[in-house]
Amino acid sequence: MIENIFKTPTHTPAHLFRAGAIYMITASTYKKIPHMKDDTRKEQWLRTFRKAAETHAWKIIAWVVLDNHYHTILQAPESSAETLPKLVASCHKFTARQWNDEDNQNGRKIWWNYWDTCIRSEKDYLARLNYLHWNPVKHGLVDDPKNYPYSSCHKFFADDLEVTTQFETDTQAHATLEIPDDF
Ligand code: NI
Repeated sequence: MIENIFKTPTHTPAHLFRAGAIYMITASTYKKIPHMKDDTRKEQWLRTFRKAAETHAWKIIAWVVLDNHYHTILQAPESSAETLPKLVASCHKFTARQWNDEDNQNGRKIWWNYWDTCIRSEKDYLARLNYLHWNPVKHGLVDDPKNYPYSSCHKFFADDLEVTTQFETDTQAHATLEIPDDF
C-alpha cells in the first residue's frame, strides 16, 4: 500500500487558473508494457515523481498510477511552467535506470510519450480530477475508485463530503474530455 499521501485542499481557489498554472499530465510506458505491474514499481514511480516535483517546485494535486501509465494533475511554481519537461524527464530517467538495473536490461526503453494539458477553468479542473480518480474503473480494475489503492482518491476526498458526492455523480463529464488513455 502507498502510505503517506500528502493532503491537498480540495477547493482549489479560482485564481489558480491563471495561464499556465495547472496541468494534467499523462505518460505511458513504451509499447504499453506493464513495467509497473508490481506494487513496488508503483511505489517507486510515486516516490520518484514526488521527488522530481519537489525539486522543480511543482505541487502534485492528484495522481493515479496503473500498470503501464499514469495521470497526474500538477500546479506550476509561481515563476513559470517551463520546468515541466525537466520534471517528467527526471522521473522517467531515474525510474528507467532503476528498473533496467533490477531486470538486468541496460539501456532498455521504458517510457514512451507524455501529454500535458493546461487546465484553464474550475469546471475543467473538476472534470479532469474526477476522470483521474475514476481511471482504475475505466480500465476495468475495480468497480469503485475507492477500492484502488494507487491513487490520491482516498486522502483527497476523506473529509470533504460535498466534493465526494460530486465526484461520484459526475461520470458523464468524462466522455467529453480529450485525454490520451488507450492503455
Ligand atoms: Ni488511464
